[in-house]
Amino acid sequence: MSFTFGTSNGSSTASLFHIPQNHVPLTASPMLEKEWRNMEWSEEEREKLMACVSSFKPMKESVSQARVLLIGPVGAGKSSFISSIQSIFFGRVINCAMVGSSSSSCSFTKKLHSFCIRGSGEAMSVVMCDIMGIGDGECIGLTLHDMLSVIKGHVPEGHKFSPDQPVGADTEGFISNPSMNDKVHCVVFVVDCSKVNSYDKSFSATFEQLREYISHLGVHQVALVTHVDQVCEATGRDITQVYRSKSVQQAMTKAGELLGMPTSYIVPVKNYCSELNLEQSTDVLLLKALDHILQYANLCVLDKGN
Ligand SMILES: Nc1nc2c(ncn2[C@@H]2O[C@H](COP(=O)(O)OP(=O)(O)O)[C@@H](O)[C@H]2O)c(=O)[nH]1
Ligand SMILES: [Mg+2]
Repeated sequence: MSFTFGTSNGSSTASLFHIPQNHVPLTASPMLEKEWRNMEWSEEEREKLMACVSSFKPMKESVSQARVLLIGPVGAGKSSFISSIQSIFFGRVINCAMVGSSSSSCSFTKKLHSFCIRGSGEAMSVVMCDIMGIGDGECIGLTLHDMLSVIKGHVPEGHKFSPDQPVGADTEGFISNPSMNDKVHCVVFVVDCSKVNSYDKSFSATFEQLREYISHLGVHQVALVTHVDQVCEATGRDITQVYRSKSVQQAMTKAGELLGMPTSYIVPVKNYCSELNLEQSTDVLLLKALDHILQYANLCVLDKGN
């Protein structure tokens, strides 16, 4: 099977994303008088969300866990999101998903790695898939063909991606008849808020085609806008200001245009990166994002039956 895709050379082996290097400088963003989405930032809310997410079960008995795949340009914060969520349940900030450095345009992630989020000892019913790094030196992104193979559930855990060897029946461990547990139930596009205005023009076409293929597979999609602390000073100081920041709001609108997705599917997050300790409001925003993802994963599970 071959795909053509809106990349520079139109080849199915072309990497999907090119990474812009220039950041939007941190500015004193104008603030809205009222939050444009209602949020509760209390400890009770944090506990409520933790309980809700950890007791989550897919609404079909035959499906044991919601399988979520994070997709987006290198450095967008995919691995950081997984680590941040795991940190909340771990009780302190950890880096479990090989978070890369922001200065590198090489992804650490070239190997399929599924993270089962653990609550207090017990695994939760959510698996987050990252394409995890196995070394450095090479700068290969994932091809459309390989990405769709992951979503369809054909790719075995730990598979090393290589543009010269597209996933196929001869791939070691290839899952030829994927069950609902192997398939991805929700694709999460991850976009860096501070770069939405500088992403390459081809991004929009790339996302649009990607979304078309994924929708065709009946898989729901949502988006995370990360690095919100880097586009608005007030939000950087106090994350509870995120829905009052005009810069964040504009970046989310822009992300919606880029992805061809209504803003209602998009949520902002601030991942843990330099902090050593958890922070209540940061947790609330991250947990809200996970809850949002799980609602859409459930829709897919319900749509698809067994
Ligand atoms: N300030 C800030 N930095 C972030 C955020 N998310 C990720 N980062 C940083 O961005 C860099 C790339 O993140 P990473 O998770 O490796 O991106 P990935 O390539 O999409 O997996 C790392 O240095 C992270 O610490 C965020 O929300 N805010
Ligand atoms: Mg990564």
